[in-house]
Amino acid sequence: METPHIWDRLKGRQQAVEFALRESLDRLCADSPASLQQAMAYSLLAPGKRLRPLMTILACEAVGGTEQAALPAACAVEMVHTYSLIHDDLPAMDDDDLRRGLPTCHKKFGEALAILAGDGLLTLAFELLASSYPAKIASVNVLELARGAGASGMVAGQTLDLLAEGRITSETPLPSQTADSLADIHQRKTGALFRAAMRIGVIVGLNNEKLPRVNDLEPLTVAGKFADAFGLAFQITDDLLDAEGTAENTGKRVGKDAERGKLTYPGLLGVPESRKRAEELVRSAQSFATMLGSEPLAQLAEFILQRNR
Ligand code: GRG
Repeated sequence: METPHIWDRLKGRQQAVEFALRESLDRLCADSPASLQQAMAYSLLAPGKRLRPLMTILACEAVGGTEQAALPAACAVEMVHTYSLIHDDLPAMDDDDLRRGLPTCHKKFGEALAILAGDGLLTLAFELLASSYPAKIASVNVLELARGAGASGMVAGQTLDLLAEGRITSETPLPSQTADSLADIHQRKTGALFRAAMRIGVIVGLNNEKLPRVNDLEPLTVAGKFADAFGLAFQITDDLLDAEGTAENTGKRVGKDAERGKLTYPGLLGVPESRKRAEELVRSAQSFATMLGSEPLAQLAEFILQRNR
């Protein structure tokens, strides 16, 4: 059972995210072809947990900012996340039929439109960031999101994952798969976007016209550390859900990892040790949430241990 009150507590913010996603899409894509708008809206507005935008909002609030100020940035992060899901589900990648409890974008609209919907959401995220904040904040946040999503972040993680599975061939020999290489893949594939979500929230919340070099900002460092621990714990429980969950709860196909002989945490460490590792990481994330003075972020981390979706 999930802790009920974290979602009760976050419901208002989740609804604000849903509203802002719809509003941003309508406003910024008013001129787009109707079929493209439909495919983008179908995936973006499907029932996701909205973890990343919630992190952006909570990180912003933790340093004194408001939900209202964080919303465009939060939506931008969710747009990038949704693009990654659409592209990940394509036959050339993970080849999935079910996502967020619905047929995947390419099953509903065909591959060409699904690719374009992903492209549209990725670029829309940067348009939204760039057009919603003063130039200095916008440029720092564009950099954060590009780093998290790009060829050293999420796209790198996806590439390494497909290389490890043998779905991309390589002329250079692959390093042997260890707990460290698995952590590196996940840190990039999933962790980098959580990291961007948190750091962007802090940057908006500080709203500091004289932003020092990004890496010197103390709350930014703590937010990044929270995200790293959160992201790895999230991935371990994602692996556990793939091994033990149901499609009904998760809204996506399960059992894929074993089917493909993929290296996972339960496969590498066993289920009890994976659970223990996830718990340690959640406690570590919670200590960083406490440093930020954010009880909701600590509760969000607790959700990872109890999630069934
Ligand atoms: C295609 C560049 C590119 C990247 C894809 C995110 C990703 C990389 C692949 C998704 C496959 C996957 C299951 C990754 C593991 C963790 C993850 C990102 C799960 C989905 O995130 P949730 O649970 O999803 O937050 P919702 O639907 O709730 O938003």
